[in-house]
Amino acid sequence: MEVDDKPSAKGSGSAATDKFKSERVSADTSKERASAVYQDLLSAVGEVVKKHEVTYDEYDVVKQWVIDVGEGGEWPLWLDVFIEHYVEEVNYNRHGFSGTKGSIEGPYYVPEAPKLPSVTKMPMREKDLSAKQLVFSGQVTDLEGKGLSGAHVEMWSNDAEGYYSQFAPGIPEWNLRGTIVADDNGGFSITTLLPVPYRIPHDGPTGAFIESYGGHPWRPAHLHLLVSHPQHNGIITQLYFNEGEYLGNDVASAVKPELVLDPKEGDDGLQYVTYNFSLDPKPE
Ligand code: MBD
Ligand code: FE
Repeated sequence: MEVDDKPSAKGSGSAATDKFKSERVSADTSKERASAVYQDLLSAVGEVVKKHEVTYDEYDVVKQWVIDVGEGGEWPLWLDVFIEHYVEEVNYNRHGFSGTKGSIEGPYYVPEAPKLPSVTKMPMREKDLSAKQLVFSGQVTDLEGKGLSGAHVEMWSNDAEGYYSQFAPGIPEWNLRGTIVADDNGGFSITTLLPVPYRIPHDGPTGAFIESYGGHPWRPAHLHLLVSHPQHNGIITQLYFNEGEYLGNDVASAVKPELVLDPKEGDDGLQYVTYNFSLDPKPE
């Protein structure tokens, strides 16, 4: 039996399944809608099979791979990497929305991270400080630029080794996770690690999938954010970094040009950047 005491890419893939299963999900989809979606889905797959004249060997390889993804607990990982960006595209920044753009949530969000004050340092370990530090400041506003008092900025990010707390063993529960409560003017200043490019768990069936077409498992360096305020439309988004690699070929297709930061080094050697979030009013 595999002993899960060390962080591993495979372990952090399947940990996302355990987390997901602990949440109850449902949708109020009618039979008519389900029928329409399934028919289109199956005929799209059918068209691909016919267009490429998929062989029985290939069909069986796919069948085995689907079994492997399930057994490896990697469906949340695979779906969030390859499909979520389409769902995000049709569901957020709806027509007429003009606030900060959203991006995919990915498999590693955990709700109810401990609250932190508006000027704060993310929980981190001594060893995390092998990475550069980033002072990320800004304001949460409405569309007119009025600060939103007490807005929440939930932030989660991977450590320098590429692991997210709660999805790999041996990391303090809330490491690099927190709910920053903005000040009366919506302001915040968060000291955290400057993220580095991140390789999604690639030693399991998701990695095999990527290898089969000669792809790469990298995402550009990113911060995950959920920005919310009771009277406004909350957003799930990510921020990226100008200098970094993989901005143009994110395995998860989740980069938007509006979400790329350009931090500058201060005299103290820390990186500094400002970014303001603007929230649309709640949709009708
Ligand atoms: C991640 O950290 C991530 O952001 C996504 C989208 C998929 C896998 C791991
Ligand atoms: Fe991520």
